[in-house]
Amino acid sequence: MTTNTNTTSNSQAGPSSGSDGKSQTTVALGWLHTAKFLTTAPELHYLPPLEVPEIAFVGRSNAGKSTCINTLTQQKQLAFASKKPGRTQHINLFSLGKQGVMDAVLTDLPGYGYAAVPKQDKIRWQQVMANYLVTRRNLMGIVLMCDPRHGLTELDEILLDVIRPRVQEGLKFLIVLTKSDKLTRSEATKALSIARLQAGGGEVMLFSAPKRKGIDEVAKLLWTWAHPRADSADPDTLNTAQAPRPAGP
Ligand SMILES: Nc1nc2c(ncn2[C@@H]2O[C@H](COP(=O)(O)OP(=O)(O)OP(=O)(O)O)[C@@H](O)[C@H]2O)c(=O)[nH]1
Ligand SMILES: [Mg+2]
Repeated sequence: MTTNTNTTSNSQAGPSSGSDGKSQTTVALGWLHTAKFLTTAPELHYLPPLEVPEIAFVGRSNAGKSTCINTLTQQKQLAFASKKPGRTQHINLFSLGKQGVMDAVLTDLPGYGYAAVPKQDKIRWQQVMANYLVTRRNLMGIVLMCDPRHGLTELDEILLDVIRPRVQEGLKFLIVLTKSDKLTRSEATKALSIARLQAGGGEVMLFSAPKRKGIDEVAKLLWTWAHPRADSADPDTLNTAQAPRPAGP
């Protein structure tokens, strides 16, 4: 991706490392743990309009999107993960927020590029996804999951082209290199450098669900995305600081 994204740093340590880093990790993980299934839809127009920030997980089939959502939310079966590619077939929304007050939404999208899917279904899904990424009004961040053993593929590049105008307008963007447990240390370092070049200065993080790598960093970044004004606020007051606005028409 050649676009200069609006993310602030390439650091694996994330935006809130330092003396208060631990407590911010705890806040971010506690917030993610509140995740609850909200709704599922085969197409964009079945999704409820929402006013709270929405963060979508996108990427090739089998990249590890659903597993990443389960790992971040510390819930085993919130999103449906499977060895068999193509298991996520709907747009699935999960609400986040303490004391039952929704303040953000995570979206698990079906993956693309699964060879066994009939061509017509592939085209239909690409349209649904492009439509979602371009027109979902409250979408404020995209996490592109990429298996570093395959790198960013042609379909990932097409997706980057689709979202580029929105990234230029302020949409947050993170590339997560999944399954880093499958790489040696030097392979991981190389994959990170290559992806950072492709991200055009955007944020890239290594992640592994079984090794629990990158969880704190990704959690803190997503929390910061969803609470831009509350980053330095007292975590105990966040619910009042971030009270959700009513859903629009
Ligand atoms: N080794 C390893 N395996 C992983 C990791 N994350 C996911 N997997 C495995 O990869 C497979 C696919 O994971 P999913 O989370 O279902 O992938 P997905 O991107 O949601 O796939 P679709 O729903 O088909 O788009 C499963 O067998 C997971 O256990 C990881 O960090 N390391
Ligand atoms: Mg999935």
